Amino acid sequence: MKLQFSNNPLKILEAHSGLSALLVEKSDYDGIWISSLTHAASKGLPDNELVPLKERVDLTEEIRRITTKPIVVDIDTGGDIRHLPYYIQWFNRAGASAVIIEDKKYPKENSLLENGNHQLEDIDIFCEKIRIAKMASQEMSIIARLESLIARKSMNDALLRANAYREAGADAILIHSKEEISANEVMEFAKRFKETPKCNTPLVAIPTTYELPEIHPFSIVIYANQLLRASLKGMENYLEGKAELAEVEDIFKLVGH
Ligand code: SPV
Ligand code: MG
Repeated sequence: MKLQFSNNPLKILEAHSGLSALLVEKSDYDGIWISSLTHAASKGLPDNELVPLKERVDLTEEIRRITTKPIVVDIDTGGDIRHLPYYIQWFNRAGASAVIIEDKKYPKENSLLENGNHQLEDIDIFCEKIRIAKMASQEMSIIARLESLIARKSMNDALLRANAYREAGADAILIHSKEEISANEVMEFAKRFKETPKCNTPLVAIPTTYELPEIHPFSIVIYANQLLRASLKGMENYLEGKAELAEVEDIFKLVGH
């Protein structure tokens, strides 16, 4: 099931387990984000492609079993280009609606890490990844994720890459930014990208460090880590003796006892 882009932005919330996905399924959110950060963190591991992508295929299957909503999967850099067609087919069969591939060099580090290694992939190599992914996907959308602003490159670098990825066949472009509070960077990018002649490629945003204005040009907005952060806080509060616990009955009701 491909993603349907419209003028009404899709709001997608992170889930990192069947249980958290059940909560998103029952909510007003339009779909589920399978995040590399929260997938790795839920295993107690860093977000640097240490967790094999095959385990994300398994998580996608686990989540697809309990939701009919669109699932958008973070597949990091996509790994070795020779393995990419296999992974794309496996994510497709596991029930993903879209995968997002980022234009950093393998192994990437989390984009929000201030001193992380954010080396960008060569444009031609990344375009080849997009073409390979497009050829291998039957029903899924392939979304290209731009890390120029994360790597502190210029807006022109971001626009150059966005247009190359669009021409290589990307179904949408995710412009990532970790600007604090204001959405100026992504709003300026969107305005300039939309001015490209004959360009109607949808845009995606991940407003973790900034807030989007009520009216914005993004077709998908991803809330990338909120359920894991909420559960971490809940667990810490329990250990400090100040948690409000769900009843065991609540678990039974949720998982269908
Ligand atoms: C994720 O949720 O894993 C992402 C978004 O890739 S970020 O953590 O902002 O890099
Ligand atoms: Mg990620």
